[in-house]
Amino acid sequence: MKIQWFPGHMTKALREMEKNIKLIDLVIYVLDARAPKSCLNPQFPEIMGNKPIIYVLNKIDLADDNQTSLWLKHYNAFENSMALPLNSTMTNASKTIISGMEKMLSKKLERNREKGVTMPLRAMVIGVPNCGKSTLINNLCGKYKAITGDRPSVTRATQWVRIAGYLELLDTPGTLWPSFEDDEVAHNLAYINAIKDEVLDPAELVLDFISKMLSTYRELFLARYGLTYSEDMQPVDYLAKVCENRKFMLRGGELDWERGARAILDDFRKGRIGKITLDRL
Ligand SMILES: Nc1nc2c(ncn2[C@@H]2O[C@H](COP(=O)(O)OP(=O)(O)OP(=O)(O)O)[C@@H](O)[C@H]2O)c(=O)[nH]1
Ligand SMILES: [Mg+2]
Repeated sequence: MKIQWFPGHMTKALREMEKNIKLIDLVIYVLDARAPKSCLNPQFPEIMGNKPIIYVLNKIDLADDNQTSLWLKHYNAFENSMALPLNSTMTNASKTIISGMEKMLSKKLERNREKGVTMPLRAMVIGVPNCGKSTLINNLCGKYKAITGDRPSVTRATQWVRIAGYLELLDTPGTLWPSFEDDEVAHNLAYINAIKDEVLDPAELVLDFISKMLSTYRELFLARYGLTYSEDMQPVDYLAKVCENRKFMLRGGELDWERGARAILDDFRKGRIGKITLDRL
């Protein structure tokens, strides 16, 4: 299945980001901790230039803890940047982001203090759709200032949000890129709900997902659906079993493949299969 989704508002958002980059001191690059590599937008390096970056591995409550540690180490090794783990839905969780920003911009803060300047620190929050950018911003300011939602492309336009008097964050719409070179990246983005479901075929997508689970998180997958492993079974056979067990039938007794597929993808997205990381180090 060839996946593509690059609506016009994303092109507009990327232009807005380019326009605003000179106003900001730092980039907060939000990555879904379940797919810390697939979330990297190949267009961002050119836009960001050499601005300092905080890589936020968000949704750590849904990701494999061992993999999260490895990915943090990976991103912490990058120059002029730091990596932080986060669950943006936890009250006050993003205090760590504020201290991270202060650490990264300590020289500028000191210079400002010496000169008696009270310029706010400005950061731009970027990432793929649905990775938790607006939730992180709301968490930082302790108020619901940015609209959030459990689907991709909730934020449609850039918006400045002032935090704690001296911090200003620019919320940006989730952005993807015109075409995915690597099918695995496109699939991972689809699994984590960064691509809208309307452009996907869930029954086809889930077969690749099942195959991935059987090779990486087999026990968790089988346990969730009360299934046993067999060399002779193909992903479609596992999907059939899930449909049978849950009585997902169409009129006439045929299995409701699509309902089964949506149920499995939804289970993964909500963490019901377990703590899973799709991009593994
Ligand atoms: N489990 C979990 N869910 C989270 C976390 N952060 C955000 N979410 C959920 O993820 C969904 C998307 O959050 P948003 O903040 O709207 O994501 P966004 O990156 O702003 O999305 P767009 O504006 O569409 O690009 C919401 O349902 C949030 O509640 C997290 O750390 N853990
Ligand atoms: Mg948003």
